[in-house]
Amino acid sequence: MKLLHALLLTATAAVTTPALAEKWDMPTPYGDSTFHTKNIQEFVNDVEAATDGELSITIHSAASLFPHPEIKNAVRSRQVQIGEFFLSRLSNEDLAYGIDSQPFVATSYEDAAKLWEAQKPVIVELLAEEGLMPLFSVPWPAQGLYTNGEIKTVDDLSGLRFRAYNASLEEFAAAANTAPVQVEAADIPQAFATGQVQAMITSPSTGADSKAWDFLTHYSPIDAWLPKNIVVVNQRIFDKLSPEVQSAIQDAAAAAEARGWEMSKAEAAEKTQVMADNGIIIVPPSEELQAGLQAIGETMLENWKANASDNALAILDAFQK
Ligand code: PCA
Repeated sequence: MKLLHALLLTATAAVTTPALAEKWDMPTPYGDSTFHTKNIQEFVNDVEAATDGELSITIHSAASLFPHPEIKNAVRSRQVQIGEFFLSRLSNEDLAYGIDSQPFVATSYEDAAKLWEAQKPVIVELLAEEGLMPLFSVPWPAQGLYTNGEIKTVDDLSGLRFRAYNASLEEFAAAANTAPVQVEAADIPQAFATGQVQAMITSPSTGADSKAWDFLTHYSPIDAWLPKNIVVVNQRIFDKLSPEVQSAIQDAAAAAEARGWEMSKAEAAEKTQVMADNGIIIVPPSEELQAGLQAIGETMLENWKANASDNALAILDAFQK
């Protein structure tokens, strides 16, 4: 009798209670005003709408849940289900991750798309070995040079404390005789205010988001590289979802990748204008400066090739074909 009662209760519960809603946490190192964060917010909205709230995702921006270097492992160890980080930060694991941050290899959106096409299968495989599945990847606008005063040659940079965000930018900064200092995007204003750094290479997006005009005077669009962010999900967690929820995520991810690339393209001009409007002097690089920076890039690429895995080298070959 008791058993029947229990069974009946269970049956009723199954009919009347909707499937238990899944709640995910999604850390990102970047702040709310960053276009990447706006893009992932739309991705989250799309997932929630398509699954009727069966899956909801809370974004934790500006490294509020995990510091940047820990986000990948947090997804891997299932402390969170999904997360975003800067792809080339993983280049210490395999140089294949860092090819998009090699100076002057891919300097336009067209090249960046071609490079991603070659890089993606390798990245998918490398991340799969760690139980991670990439959902989408979006480039930042081309990286430019921010300084106090005009820089006419590489020598003019000599001795500056230079903000860096990954190993290859550190290498680049050191090759230009500057002193690299690792600073997260969210900490840029404070690092300049306290004199920890004096110059940087980043996108117009991050320049405008961090109000570069408060601490710098000049911006040179050297179009050095277009590094990418990537959003990854824990494969085991993903595999446990219903096919419907899985495809809702995949569809929203495909849309986010397409939308993100378009947002990035629009940002480049818009945010350069924002900087100009706020008093930053926009100077095209002199031929001498550009040639000097490109020479550093060439040496770096030789180093990269000498240390790269076969998989990483195959990306470069496919791209340069
Ligand atoms: N902004 C991020 C990464 C590249 C970019 O444009 C940063 O400066 O940290």
